[in-house]
Amino acid sequence: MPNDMNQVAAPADAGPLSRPAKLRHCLASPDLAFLMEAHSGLSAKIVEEAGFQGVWASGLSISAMLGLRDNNEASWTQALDVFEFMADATTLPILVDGDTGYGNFNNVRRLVRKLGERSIAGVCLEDKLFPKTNSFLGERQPLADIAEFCGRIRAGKDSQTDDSFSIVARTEALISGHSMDEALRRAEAYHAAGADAILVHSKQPNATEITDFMQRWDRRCPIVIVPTMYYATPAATFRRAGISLVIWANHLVRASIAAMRDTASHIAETESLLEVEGRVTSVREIFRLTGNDELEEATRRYLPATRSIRAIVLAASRGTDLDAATADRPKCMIDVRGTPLLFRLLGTMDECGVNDIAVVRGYRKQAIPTTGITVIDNDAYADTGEAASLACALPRLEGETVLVYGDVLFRRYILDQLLASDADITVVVDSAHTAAANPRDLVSASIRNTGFYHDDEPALLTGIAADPATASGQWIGLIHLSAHGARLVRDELAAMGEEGVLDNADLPALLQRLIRHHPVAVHYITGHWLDVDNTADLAEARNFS
Ligand code: SPV
Ligand code: MG
Repeated sequence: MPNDMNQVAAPADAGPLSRPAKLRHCLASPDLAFLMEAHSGLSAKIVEEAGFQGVWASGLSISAMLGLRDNNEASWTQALDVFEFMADATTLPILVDGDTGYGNFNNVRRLVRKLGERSIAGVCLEDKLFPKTNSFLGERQPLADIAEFCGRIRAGKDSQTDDSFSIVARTEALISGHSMDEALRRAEAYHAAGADAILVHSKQPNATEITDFMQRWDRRCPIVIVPTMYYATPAATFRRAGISLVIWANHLVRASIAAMRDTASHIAETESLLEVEGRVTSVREIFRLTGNDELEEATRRYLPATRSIRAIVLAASRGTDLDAATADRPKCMIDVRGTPLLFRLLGTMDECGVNDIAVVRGYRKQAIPTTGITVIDNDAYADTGEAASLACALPRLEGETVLVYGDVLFRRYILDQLLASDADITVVVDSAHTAAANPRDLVSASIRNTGFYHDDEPALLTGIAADPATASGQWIGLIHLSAHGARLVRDELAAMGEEGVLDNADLPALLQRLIRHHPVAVHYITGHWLDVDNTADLAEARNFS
């Protein structure tokens, strides 16, 4: 009879072993190895961190974890999904409890192929009939015919795609009340059929059956045991007997049941988390176990850096034509159908990802709430203009920035499109607003809005329209600055300050200065926005949803 025990040794210099090779090494090495039960990705990971050589994917534990009996109530593909989660969560070799193989030789063939595809290192097949019953239930469970079971083993061996994949044949002869001779006869037949190891199962409270078997087996091939019932036997006994592999078969699922029950009843009784908090694993530890660090690292590697866009909202002035509505508040806080103008503007910006917002306040500044925004005060608002208000926000004028008047409303797509601009300075111009518009904001551009200007060279701001009849449109009070554009504006504001022209300048005056040295892109729109300068505008705003 062959003595396979000495035939497989781990190659000392062959680099990292595959998982099937690692399991095969556990079986074949003269050292006693241990597999620990797991029933989920998480428990498999815990087995790995505890230092075990491999994982036992227990049928009993996986069924129990699914709330099912160990009677093949879960389909084999449902079990396969769990094996896959386990294989993904650990690098350890996994020996799958394949029960009876879920049917005959044909089912075993497909099972073994699918296990191989999921990086499973081996499967244990027991010589019973489908659907199986757990070994510790009842007495004298019927065994499979030896020849038929040998066919299952051969079919499995012929189907493995990795040479090192192991088939462990498990005999239930002793548990089912058969003689030692029968157990040996079966073990011998299964070994001859190609099994890489034999699992001899016993439900005796001591290991006598196992040690007797070992004496008579005489190391003809690796022997695996499951000492659930003879749990008091020291490992030294197994070593002396020449056992290859011990499976601790169900102790993680049993430990978790005890811990879950204790925690649940404690919380139910005390109606509080106070006492359990220090006793249960921290949420942080769950993040560690499931590898959140790796995800953060991958996020940095694969996702573009999060874009951070600031906004400065100019809302210091009272406005001129809205006396009654602005008696106790600045224009931006005028209520439009239950929501102040400013809040609507902030909402639109937030939807577009612009949420680091500073509002420059002046007139009736206390009416502007400070939650969720940064407020900057221009206390000289009565004697200064918009450029001076913007200069108050100079420290915030850093990086990509949106500049906007506090009394402007626009549809979200306008800001979305503006944020896509790659120019350093881009102004939004409504080409449909010329005659009726506030002449102060009428502008000229290098190209009129043809509707096809995307195909043309970009439109550039050429100036504030001297003659409304030739204006290209109305600037709507919205500017986008790249980080470089923000620097250009800062420099221009500084120059205006030095020249003593800052205090009285408005933003069109600032733009007029900027275009002397830098291109300012025009993003054309037609409608879908409004500003509130007078009561007619206010009425329109109340219809702007
Ligand atoms: C299992 O863990 O599902 C086993 C071992 O098959 S035993 O429950 O002892 O049969
Ligand atoms: Mg089982």
